Amino acid sequence: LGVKGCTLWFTGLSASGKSTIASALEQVLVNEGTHSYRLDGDNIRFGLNSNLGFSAEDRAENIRRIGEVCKLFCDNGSVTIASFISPYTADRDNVRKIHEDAGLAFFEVFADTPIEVCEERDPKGLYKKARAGEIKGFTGIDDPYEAPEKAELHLKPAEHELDECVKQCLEFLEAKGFL
Ligand code: GGZ
Repeated sequence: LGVKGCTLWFTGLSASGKSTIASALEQVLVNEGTHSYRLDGDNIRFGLNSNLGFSAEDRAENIRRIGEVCKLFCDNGSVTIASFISPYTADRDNVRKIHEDAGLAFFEVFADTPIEVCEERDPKGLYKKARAGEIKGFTGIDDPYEAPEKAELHLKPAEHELDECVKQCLEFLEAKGFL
């Protein structure tokens, strides 16, 4: 059992596959007896951050709070997996700094799926609504997504099977000494 924690921070567009990969990864880790905890929109935006929306300010505060929570899980020895769009480089860098200042490992994982593919998938019909103007400020449509330039791990979920993406994460964690 690993003693050190770290944070794997997934960033990518809505429907990029980041949460699917994060979830499958968490399952493998837990099955192998590795302490792991996953944070995503479903357990954060309805609870801790239920008072936040999608303005740039609210997204920054969303990411800041999540970053602080990741730090705590990390500090307690978990391989902590966060899966949020986190569209702004400055917000992601802020989370990186929160970890580095605490001497904790932070790794950015870019779920790099072309927007055309995300929009074609559109599992919740949100892109369609954004195109119709029913949702304003939707990431990738009328709100920015700043792609990471220094992600430690660059995944291409549209080109690789889920298992392959999970394997890349596992190999990365192993290489870094966290498994
Ligand atoms: C982007 C939005 C928006 C807007 C609602 N822009 O595919 P989903 O539904 O399940 O994932 C998206 C989720 C994004 O929340 P995050 O906390 O990850 O965002 S951020 O990191 O930017 O703070 C989407 C849904 O919320 N959603 N409105 N305007 N995604």
